[in-house]
Amino acid sequence: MFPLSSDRVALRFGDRTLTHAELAASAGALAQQIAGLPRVAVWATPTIETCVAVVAALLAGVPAVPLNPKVGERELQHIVNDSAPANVLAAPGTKLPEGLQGVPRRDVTLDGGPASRLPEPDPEAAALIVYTSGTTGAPKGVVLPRRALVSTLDAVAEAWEWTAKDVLVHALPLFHVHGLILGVLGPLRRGGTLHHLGKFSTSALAGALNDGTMLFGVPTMYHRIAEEVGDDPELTAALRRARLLVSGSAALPVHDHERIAAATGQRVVERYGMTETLMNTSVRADGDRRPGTVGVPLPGVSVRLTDDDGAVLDEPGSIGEIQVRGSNLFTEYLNRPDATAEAFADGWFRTGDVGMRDPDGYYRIVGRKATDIIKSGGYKIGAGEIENVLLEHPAVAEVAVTGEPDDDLGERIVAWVVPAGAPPEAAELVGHVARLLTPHKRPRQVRFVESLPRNDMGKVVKRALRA
Ligand code: MCA
Ligand code: AMP
Repeated sequence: MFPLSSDRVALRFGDRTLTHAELAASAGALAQQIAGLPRVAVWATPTIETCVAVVAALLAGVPAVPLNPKVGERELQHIVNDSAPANVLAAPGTKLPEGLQGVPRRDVTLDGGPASRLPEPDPEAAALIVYTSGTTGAPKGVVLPRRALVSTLDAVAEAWEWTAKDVLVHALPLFHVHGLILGVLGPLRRGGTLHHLGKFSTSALAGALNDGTMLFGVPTMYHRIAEEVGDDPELTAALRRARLLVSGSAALPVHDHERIAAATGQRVVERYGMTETLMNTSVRADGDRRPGTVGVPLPGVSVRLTDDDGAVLDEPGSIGEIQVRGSNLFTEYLNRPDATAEAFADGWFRTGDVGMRDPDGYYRIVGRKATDIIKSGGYKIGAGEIENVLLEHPAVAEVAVTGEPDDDLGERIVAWVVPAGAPPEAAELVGHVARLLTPHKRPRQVRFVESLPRNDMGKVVKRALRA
């Protein structure tokens, strides 16, 4: 899957680095230890150890479940019960939460020697299981085969002219597709370099782009860049030098795209993906970098639009659900054959995104079928998940969660709460969600109301709340 032989730096996190050959040795030794296990979890802190752990699992052919190191109690319990990891791989000295006490821990060390190579697993074998939210219920484990990883990484490399010479810079979390598959496995597959910033800041970014050639980010990061770039000559010069700026995980506002272009001369390349499908479309490095569009289908990916009855829409300018097919797709939702079956129509994956195709084949994402999915800071969040945990709080009688437009986050999570008695402190409810689920699912605003608007069936009319 990876060349892993050169003395070029593969991974840089702060002042710690590993060459491809060193990574092969460290990950190879760990792979020998875990080979044969049914599944492992990886405590995915933004560190070199997380990368070593994931590469080791790939070398050993053991499916890996990356865990958000800020995951709350309830969410962790669900993931551990659902995925049943045999071990959790973590950086030495990292404190693991109580919810992982029943899972044997294995420290990830960097001191591997020459290790004999394990046989290459089947392309259809599960490589990673990444948890993602849906409209209702707890997050589902998306089983991603090796074939999908390889297919997506080679497709974007072709579209972005990505080579071993590139030094990718990013500050994305390492428990999702964007930061882990594109952002770590991408540079490794090319034989190039990842420079991870640990935590996003425009000043760290400006420094890293001294030798960095590519940047990956979510729109919130590009928004923060757009806010500062005009007043920061160092940031402007750094972005001007970069070969390619890529945005994904949510829609990049045209205003932010234009502000960055005006200050730096760089037009951000946008791509469209999903945990279940990896990358579907992208603006190509040599293509027209039209703001507000996500480009054309990547090699190996077929895209179609359908109406509400499932009829395929061929006319340019039609608007319909985006459905995709290709070697980039996941195999199934772990332990959820019902959800897997429901996600497909005649072999095409139903994304739930609503799109439009320009006459020249460029796609635009214009909306989403489900109102209960919120994209905040590039994270996908189900309103139902948050409502369920808020309802468990004794001070909450009724609740509805919505997403509202937010310049920085794209959408911000708002909780509309009918209190059971005297209204609690908003911070108490926010902390409750952060503790049980994860901090990025916390409401940014809590609005206390006397009642929720409901239709004749008793269902909350969320559109009326937004109005
Ligand atoms: C705040 N914090 C709290 C609480 N409030 N902790 C506990 N309890 C609370 N009540 C902490 C947070 O943990 C965090 O800690 C800090 O306060 C700030 O949190 P937050 O406000 O969430 O951070 P932010 O600064 O607003 O983050 C913006 C961000 C982030 C950096 C853009 O949203 C981000 O990294 N997004 C990336 C999402 C992503 O990768 N999505 C890819 C999935 P601390 O300071 O320690 O951090 S989509 C995908 O993969 C598909 C395939 C695709 O197309 O890409
Ligand atoms: P996730 O399940 O976290 O992988 O999020 C996938 C979703 O993110 C997609 O279904 C889209 O709704 C959204 N998304 C990803 N990239 C883009 C983009 N470039 N523009 C608009 N939405 C995007």
